[in-house]
Amino acid sequence: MKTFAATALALGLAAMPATAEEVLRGVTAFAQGTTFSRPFEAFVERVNETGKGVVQINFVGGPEAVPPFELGNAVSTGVVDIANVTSAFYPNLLPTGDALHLATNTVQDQRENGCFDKIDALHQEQMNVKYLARTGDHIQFHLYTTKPVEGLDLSGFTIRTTPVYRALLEELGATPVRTAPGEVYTALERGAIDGYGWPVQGVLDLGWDEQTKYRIDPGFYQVDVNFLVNLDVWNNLPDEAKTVLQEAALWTEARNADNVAVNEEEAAKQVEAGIEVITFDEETAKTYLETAQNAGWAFVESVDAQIAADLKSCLVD
Ligand code: 173
Repeated sequence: MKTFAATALALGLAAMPATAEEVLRGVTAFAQGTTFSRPFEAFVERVNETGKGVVQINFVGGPEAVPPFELGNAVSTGVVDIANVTSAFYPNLLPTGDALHLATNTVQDQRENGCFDKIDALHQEQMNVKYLARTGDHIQFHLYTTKPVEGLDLSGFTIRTTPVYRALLEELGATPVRTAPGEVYTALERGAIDGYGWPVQGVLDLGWDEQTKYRIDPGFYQVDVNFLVNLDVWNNLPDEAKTVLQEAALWTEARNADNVAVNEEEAAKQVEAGIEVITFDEETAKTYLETAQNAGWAFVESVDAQIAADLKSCLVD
């Protein structure tokens, strides 16, 4: 007996925790190190600090590991355990997900008023994932072009899109083409597109400023980039591991407030890089924003009127 104990100690077995450490494979839909990947990378670091011996995330990589429009499927089926991805990249799995970027309040408000739980339930029921966190609050989207724009007419413009901008672009008469972020530079360079939709942050990350002449102001909607955990994996995690992940999620969401200052810095960098700002006059801007908001909600309503009404009541102030 004594000998066994001594041997076990020598092998380090006595120091082994009662339950094994959980290791989750994490993938981001945005290139590693870029604007919309960084909050997830910071979250991974945080979990790997606070979750020692309990839960760790093995950061596998970005679009080179899983194509961005496939990442929803990958986390839904468990090929990936935890994903950093916007709802605009998984419309096939959650068609009402477009409502998320129509929010005018913050994720903190949504946790408070029960909206977060509703959005979590939709993710669980329709795509087999736990909705863990939302980043991107306070960041708006813009249209960027290579040609001057006059008023609310984009007929003759081919514009790179995701589901975020599609409804608005159709109202403006543009021809939308869905393009992954990693292909936008080449599409611009070749003249295959006359512009693109993208948030105010991140335009310089992949060098798009070199191929961009104009940003249209004002911005519209609000970015949602979400952390999703495969639901079977989530349900099998020990409570202690869930707590580590949930605390790190709240820590991440608290940092969303930094975006207000970063937006200004990014807008200034765009101007320095030679991007001219086209600012619609007050009346045109009002119509533009109303068109964006109405077209966005009309689409979600066309998918499911009840879910649309339910989400609108807790996402819009
Ligand atoms: O334009 C996009 O690819 C898109 O929809 C998006 C959404 C959130 C953050 C960044 C981009």
